[in-house]
Amino acid sequence: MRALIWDVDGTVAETEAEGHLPAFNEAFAALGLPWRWSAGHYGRLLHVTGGRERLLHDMAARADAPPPAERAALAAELHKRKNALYAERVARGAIAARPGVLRLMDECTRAGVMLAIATTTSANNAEALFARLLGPAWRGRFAAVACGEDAAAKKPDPLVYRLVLQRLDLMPDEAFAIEDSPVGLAAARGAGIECGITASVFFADACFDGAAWVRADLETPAPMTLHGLRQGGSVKIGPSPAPASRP
Ligand code: XBP
Ligand code: MG
Repeated sequence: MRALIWDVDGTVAETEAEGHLPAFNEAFAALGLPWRWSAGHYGRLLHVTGGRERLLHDMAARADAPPPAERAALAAELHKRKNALYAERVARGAIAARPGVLRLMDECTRAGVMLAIATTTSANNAEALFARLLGPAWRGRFAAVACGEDAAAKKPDPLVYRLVLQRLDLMPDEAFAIEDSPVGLAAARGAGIECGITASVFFADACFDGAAWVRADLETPAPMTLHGLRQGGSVKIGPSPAPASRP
């Protein structure tokens, strides 16, 4: 294995629950809108990747949304405001890395395994988060970084993963991905990359068929090592498979 490719939102940190969702609600308030997204509603909206796309999807189902011709401008304004609020939150240390993430990144660096990022979040959001978690020179730790602006189609489309492979000059079987959501898993698998799952809070009960392994996080039940990535080294969560029937 030559590279470990990280998803960002939900995988590196619980950014959806602790960052994007409250920032969306603060942006609604800042623009004088009565809309507030509950955690349950947001969990359902997460199948739409990309903040602007998510806003437009939500507006399409709202009786109090502006006329269709005005929605793109409103979504752009809200998204800009949300990302600024998100960056402020991150900068004041409100969002920590998930267990084991920084440890496994360090292990990769020591072992000469390249690190990469494949995310649908905006580049500014990735900048804010990694500058806080890894320091201002964070970009030098990663051999390739692809964000929402880099791929014409967002996850579950595999484009962002294909782009990262291209930038790393690797074949799919030379890389391994870590994701937290079914759409992320579909994107990695669509690019032919093996993928392990550390389910984030919104996807604790989701179906992750096709994943190399599924676990609560990189430290539970035991630290996930570089060697363990391809061995499974994990305990499956979610419904257990039905026992094989005997004739
Ligand atoms: C998760 C997403 C993102 C974030 C917000 O992507 O769907 O859209 O919700 O990002 P990933 P923006 O897990 O692949 O990082 O608001 O900047 O679009
Ligand atoms: Mg994610």
